[in-house]
Parts: sequence; C-alpha cells; structure tokens
Amino acid sequence: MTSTSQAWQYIDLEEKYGAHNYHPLPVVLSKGKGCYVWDVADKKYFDFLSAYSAVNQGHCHPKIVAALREQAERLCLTSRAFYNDALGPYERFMHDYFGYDKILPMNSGAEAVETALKLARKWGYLKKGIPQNEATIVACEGNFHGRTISIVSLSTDPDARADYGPYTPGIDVIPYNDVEALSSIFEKKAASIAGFLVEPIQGEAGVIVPDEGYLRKCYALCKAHNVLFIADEIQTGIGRTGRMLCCDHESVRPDIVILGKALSGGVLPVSAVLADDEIMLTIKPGQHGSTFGGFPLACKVAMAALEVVKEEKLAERAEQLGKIFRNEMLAIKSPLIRLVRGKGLLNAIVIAPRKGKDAWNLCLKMAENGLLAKPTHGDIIRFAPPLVITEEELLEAIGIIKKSIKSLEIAE
Ligand code: IF1
Repeated sequence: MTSTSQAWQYIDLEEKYGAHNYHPLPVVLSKGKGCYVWDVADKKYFDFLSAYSAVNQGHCHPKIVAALREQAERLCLTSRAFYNDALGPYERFMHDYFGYDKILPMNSGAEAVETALKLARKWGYLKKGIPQNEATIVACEGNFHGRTISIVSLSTDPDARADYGPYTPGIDVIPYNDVEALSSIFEKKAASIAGFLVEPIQGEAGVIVPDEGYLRKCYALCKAHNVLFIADEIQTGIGRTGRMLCCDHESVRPDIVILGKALSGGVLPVSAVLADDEIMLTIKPGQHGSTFGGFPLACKVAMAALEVVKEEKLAERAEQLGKIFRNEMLAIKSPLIRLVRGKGLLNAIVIAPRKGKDAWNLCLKMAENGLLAKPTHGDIIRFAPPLVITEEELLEAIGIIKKSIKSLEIAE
C-alpha cells in the first residue's frame, strides 16, 4: 500500500525517537469516530482491531467523552491519601454492575493482573494456610497477561519472555484447554496452589476458544481443591464475546475477575480487580496501591463506558453480529483461509501456509481497501471491530475483507 509523504514523516519520527518495541502497519491515524478511524491524509478505515478490544464502545463515544470533559474540569487526581467524591459512587456502581463485594481499582491491565496475583498469594497465606513463600500460581501455555517481569514469568512466548530473567518463582504452566492437566497438577500439589489464572479465550495466542465446558470444569476443580479461579477478562470482558463477561457463557462466577481495556471505552487506562470480601480484605492499608488507581477522572469515565455497554446492548450486538461475521467468513471458501474461529466479535482467521507473509500482505491489502486489522503469530488475523458497528457496516467491511482475499489469491 502507499502511504503519503506526510504519513512517512510521522513514521520516521517514531523510528528515530521512539523505542523499537512495535512493528505497526504503515498507517498514521489522526481521528476516530464509532467504528471508523481516519489517517493523516483523511482516508477512512473500518477499525477491526479496536485498540486490542479497548474501544468496544467505539472511538470517542460522545457520552464517555462528555464524562471525561466534565470531570476533567472539576477534579482529575487526588491520590488515595484522601477520599474523593467519585471513587465511592464508582465502587458501588461496580458492585451493582458485576455483583462482587469489592473492587480494587488500578490503571493498566498488567497492573490489575499483578494485583490479582498478589491477592491470590495473600489469600493463600492468610486464608488457605499455605506455608510462607510456598504459594504457587497455575497459568496456561500460550497465555498473554501483560508485560511486567512477574507476568512474563508466566509466559511461554519467547518474544515476550526472552532475556528478561531471572523470572519470578512460584509459577506452574499447564496446557490450555486441558482439564486433565489442571486436575493432575492439583492432585500433585493443590495444597500449595493459591490460584489458577486463565483467559476465557486466549487473545494473543490467536483467539483460541476452549472447548465448551472447559471453564466450568476448571472452576469445579478449583472449588474441589480450594484454589482461586482467576479470570483475565481484560480482552474478553465488557461485551466483546457476546456476554458481559466471557465466563458468563458457561455461568462461571470467577473468584477474581480482572478487567481493563474497554472498562474505559479506550479513553483512559482504567483497570480493576473484582472479588468478594473473603479475598479482597486480605489486603490491608499500605499493602498495595497506585498513585492513579481509582482517580476521579477514571471513575467517571468507567461508569459512562459501562452505561453505554448496557444502554446500547453491546453484548447482545456482539453475539448477533459475531454469528453473521463467522458465517460470512466461512462462506468465502478461499484456499487462503484455513480456519475461522471466535465468539461474539472476537474472531480470527488462520491463513493457510503458503509463502510466508500472506497474513501481513492481506492486512496491507485490507488497509489499502479501507479496513485495519493486525496479524499475530505470522498466520493469524484478529477481527475485533467496535461493538457499535451496525449490521450494514459489518457487511460492508466483510465485502472489503472478501475483495482483499480475492485480490491476493490472484496475486498468487
Ligand atoms: C501489547 C496482544 C491483545 C491482554 C490480556 C492483560 C493484558 C492484555 C488478556 C495487559 C493486553 C495487549 C497489550 C498489547 C497487545 C495486546 C494484545 F496482542 F498482545 F495479545 F490485546 F491481543 N490480559 N493485551 O490481552 O493489559 O497492560 O496492556 O493494559 O502489550 O503489546 P495492558
């Protein structure tokens, strides 16, 4: 695809002055509204990444932006050294919305995952009676939970992990979507296991949807062995998969829920950990915190963002439009498409192995045709539009995907 010289100026600046920890598509965005973004030359695109599912409510949602503006002019940040008049109402709102006794507010997803791991360890020592320094966490192969040292210690992805050692101890990794593996590690050492951390669908791994019943069976095993079931719903939560939480598909109520991304509609980094008193109250004053966590601006933005999800029935839309999307993808019958999978509007296609860079080239071609998506692991393309997309817009976007695939077939 061709980017304008203006676009290249911005790309060059990032190349010259920014760390080289990303490899973006050569598109320079400048504006967003709903399911669309525009580049610096004013070319319009469907956004089928949604900032990795942070923009479920659509770009610059007027209600969320209004909440941001209003609060920004009143009070942005107090720290937790004092009370403020936004946090308490937000905490009660979260209790009513998700049905957990308590929330611990943080900012990034990784911080919330760290918080959940700390909570699990505290609970392990104070409630379960695990001997000091022996608590372990079980995670799954192919996981993605963020970028901190402890979280990459859980990772099995060489890119995420390599050369960041020494790693945090007290971690066991088992295969994903394997109930037997969880059962067998519990049989061996459940007495020292504090928590089982799991993505209800593995996002970064390429939208890996586990078998029906997996989460329910894992939850039952956790209960049987007094281990906390910790769901990382940072990417799968807030309506993305067709339910408010992905665990709702199996009627599983995790002991700890981790939220981020779309909790703010992509307006600010806002994350949260939800749990009941027995777990949450093991952390006492001074034992955990954050300068920004629960700041008034975030509280108001998150409440507006969650109201939008209900008012606009975004989970229901994701459920319904996701079915259309997968059916249309399956109907393409291209030799380029090996697999279509997903739930709600968190979907992926796996590109058939041919000569290597097909997924990247298809993303370039789609960008040229007006749709943005990003390849992962070389051969997988994730499709996750804002949930505010209409059926008509979705069909138009599917047309672009089809057209791009066809032109790549011909290029072969
Ligand atoms: C990057 C992927 C998505 C997450 C889950 C925690 C976090 C994430 C399930 C951490 C973050 C991101 C971060 C971004 C790329 C990205 C991603 F490609 F790596 F897998 F979304 F699909 N748990 N996911 O997906 O949240 O600290 O970033 O707020 O790190 O490059 P964060």
